[in-house]
Amino acid sequence: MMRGGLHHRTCCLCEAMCGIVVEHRDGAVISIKPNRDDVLSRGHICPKAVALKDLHDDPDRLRKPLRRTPDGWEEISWAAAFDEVEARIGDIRARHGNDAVAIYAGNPTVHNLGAMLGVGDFIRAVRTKNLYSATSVDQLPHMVASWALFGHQFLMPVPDVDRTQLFVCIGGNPVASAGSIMGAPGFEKRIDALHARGGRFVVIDPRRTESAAIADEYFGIRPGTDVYLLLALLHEVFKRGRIDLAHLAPHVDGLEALRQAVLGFDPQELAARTSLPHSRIIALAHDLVAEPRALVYGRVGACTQEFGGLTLWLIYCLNAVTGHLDREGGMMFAEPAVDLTRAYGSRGHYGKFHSRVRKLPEFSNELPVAALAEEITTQGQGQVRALFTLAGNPVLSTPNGGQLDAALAQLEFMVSIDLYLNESSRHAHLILPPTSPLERSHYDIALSGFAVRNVAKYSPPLFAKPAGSLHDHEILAQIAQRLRKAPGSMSGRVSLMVKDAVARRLGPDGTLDWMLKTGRYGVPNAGTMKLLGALPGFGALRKLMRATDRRPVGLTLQRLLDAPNGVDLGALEAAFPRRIATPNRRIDLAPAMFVADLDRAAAVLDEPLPSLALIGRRHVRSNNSWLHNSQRLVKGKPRCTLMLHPDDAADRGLADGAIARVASRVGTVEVAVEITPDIQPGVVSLPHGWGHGRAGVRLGIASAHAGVSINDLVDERRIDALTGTAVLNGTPVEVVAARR
Ligand SMILES: Nc1nc2c(c(=O)[nH]1)N[C@H]1C(S)=C(S)[C@@H](COP(=O)(O)OP(=O)(O)OC[C@H]3O[C@@H](n4cnc5c(=O)[nH]c(N)nc54)[C@H](O)[C@@H]3O)O[C@H]1N2
Ligand SMILES: Nc1nc2c(c(=O)[nH]1)N[C@H]1C(S)=C(S)[C@@H](COP(=O)(O)OP(=O)(O)OC[C@H]3O[C@@H](n4cnc5c(=O)[nH]c(N)nc54)[C@H](O)[C@@H]3O)O[C@H]1N2
Ligand code: SF4
Ligand SMILES: [Mo]
Repeated sequence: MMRGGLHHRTCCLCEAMCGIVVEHRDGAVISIKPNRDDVLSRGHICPKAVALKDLHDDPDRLRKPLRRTPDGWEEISWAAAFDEVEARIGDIRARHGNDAVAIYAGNPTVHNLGAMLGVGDFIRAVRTKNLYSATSVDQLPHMVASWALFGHQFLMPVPDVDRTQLFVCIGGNPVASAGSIMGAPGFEKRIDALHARGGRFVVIDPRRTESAAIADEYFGIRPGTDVYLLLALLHEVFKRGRIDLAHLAPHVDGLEALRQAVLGFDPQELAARTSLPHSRIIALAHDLVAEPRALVYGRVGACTQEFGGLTLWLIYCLNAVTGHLDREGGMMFAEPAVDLTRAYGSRGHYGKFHSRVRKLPEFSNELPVAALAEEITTQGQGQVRALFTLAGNPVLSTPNGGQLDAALAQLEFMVSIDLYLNESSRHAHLILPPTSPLERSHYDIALSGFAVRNVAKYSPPLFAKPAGSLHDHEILAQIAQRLRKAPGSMSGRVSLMVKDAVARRLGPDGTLDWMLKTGRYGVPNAGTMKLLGALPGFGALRKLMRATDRRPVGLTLQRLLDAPNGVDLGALEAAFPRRIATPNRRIDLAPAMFVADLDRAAAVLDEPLPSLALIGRRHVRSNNSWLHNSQRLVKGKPRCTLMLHPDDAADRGLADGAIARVASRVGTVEVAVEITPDIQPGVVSLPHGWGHGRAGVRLGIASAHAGVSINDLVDERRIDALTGTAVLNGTPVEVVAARR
């Protein structure tokens, strides 16, 4: 007999981590509603939450491993699938070496407890230089800047939105995206509260976005020129000598080098490049200096540009020198219960090796995904011949998707660990589908580290795992076991066996429990764990238990199970110098790699600009490339339109709704025009994640609302040379009326 009831969990679709209440009966979801008592979201949800039901029920969602045959896809057993992975990868490695096998890990990996805990062993087992992920089309500049300044790639500051009086948002649209590297569900309500306490919200974006609509001031910047705006702001701060490093002062180096570098620029020239009046930039600099509780936040639009690395570095520096870094109401650091900046995650490293063809630098063992297609198609030693994708759809998500689409078709072998037969996985030889989010437990190991409040929330599975299905972590573990190198020594083999047995025994939940207990808010003494920590090979545990700033409040998995609304661990706290992770425990504001890169920005200051620049956008009813198979999310007015300014439309004789032909160096698409004064003249916008019209996908609803892919226009050669981040915005394009 099945039963029903109310199930509390955290939505895993984006970084906001909203609490939801799922009403269910007899194994079916009846409704999904906001949880008013959730410690973080306090009753906020967005329209995507109900898509968890659609995703769970979707007949197109794969339930069994699929194998491509000349006559189409056939369902096979897990055992047969893993045998084939072992044999085919083994053969390719024997002929071409380990680097012939690449990995691309997509965004939902980060929102998945099991995948987060299992992906490390999987990557180590594949042992390849060709490791790629969505990081290099996203937050890589944050990570490089955090690594260089604060000593850890995951020590990324978040806006203390609930206590600030001046919030400056550069290249982010949190009203649509719910915020990123800023877990702030109900962002609009938080801005209402900011307004109620007399504060101001400023948006800097080439499009007058949904966030700009609730802002007190809007700067319509020219795409890709934020580095010059930041230099101009810093110029004014330095020129007036208004430096305030607050409590960081004794721990900071490089201030003079930064000042010299900034003052070398001509502020008028900088302002002209951004298309913003110099007087407005000066006024903003003065506001930032005058307001004790202020912050400058930059996100995807600030990262995915030619000088994304410089832009993020200068954003951190601007916060630091105006006294807004690591201070209440400024940019602060979350201290989650499971802290990736302590014992688990590597600090990061840069440029230890380079990609084979274009010689792009690695960051923390990853290469820029803009290089993936050429690594597949360029012959020679080290050519990529096989690929694993994990929760990623690079054909729609990465630059020059058309080229990658063609490259994937050339692979000798491809495996997609994915829920769908979509634009990328249709090239796979095997698709291995994991369970649905409602069939597994959930805890945001990564994203809790970037929330605007310290909270811990655990969701048990709602539904039992169906017979014959596997979780992501089980799929990853199976592949890892079959591909890893057997240790040479007897003791190595024994310790691996023990490790496997422990991991199997604990599972993700047991591991989480252990991480919670040993973490900052865990159990006070953890005697057995201290004992364990003394053993060789348990260095991480030792490091954790040594941490002097633990505040044990008895946080365990059981404690979280007893708290379906989550546990509140308090507001953000000052973290420095305590958590500075650089080897010399100091913050260098002017690392050589960034200062040197300023020459690159200076060199193009007066180069001609494209007459039309293409940028992206997000919509609250869409999630990257993969929720378009939910009828209730795609219904209504088509959203994949080309936004264009009335002047640009008139110049081209384009009426609202007309079909335009958009061409870039790498491709052409035809798409309906949406004329709006909300976009700057000379700028056009297409959302990303569309383009479901490709042959061979199994996405009934999405295919009927196919749209076109912006990444068929985005140029893979345009990258931020410093960090390797793809330049997804500011693509030079031509737009004409389509001949029909
Ligand atoms: N032009 C342009 N391009 C962009 C962006 C942009 O702003 N403009 N944004 C970039 C950003 S920020 C990101 S993060 C990337 C995203 O890029 P990707 O991560 O490559 O793409 P997603 O659309 O998130 O695809 C997720 C895939 O994972 C599958 N999936 C979902 N949940 C699970 C799960 O639990 N397990 C498994 N195994 N699979 C699952 C889905 O079916 C889908 O195929 O796109 C980037 N691309
Ligand atoms: N509804 C919804 N929510 C999402 C997602 C989604 O696809 N849909 N994706 C999730 C993911 S993976 C991420 S990473 C986050 C991203 O979260 P956000 O960073 O908030 O993402 P966007 O809405 O793309 O905002 C980027 C903004 O940068 C602007 N921009 C473009 N070029 C430039 C430029 O050169 N300079 C400046 N100053 N601005 C520029 C764009 O117009 C856009 O408004 O959102 C997450 N949340
Ligand atoms: S904003 Fe929407 S998608 Fe994001 S966590 Fe909340 S309900 Fe889920
Ligand atoms: Mo992202």
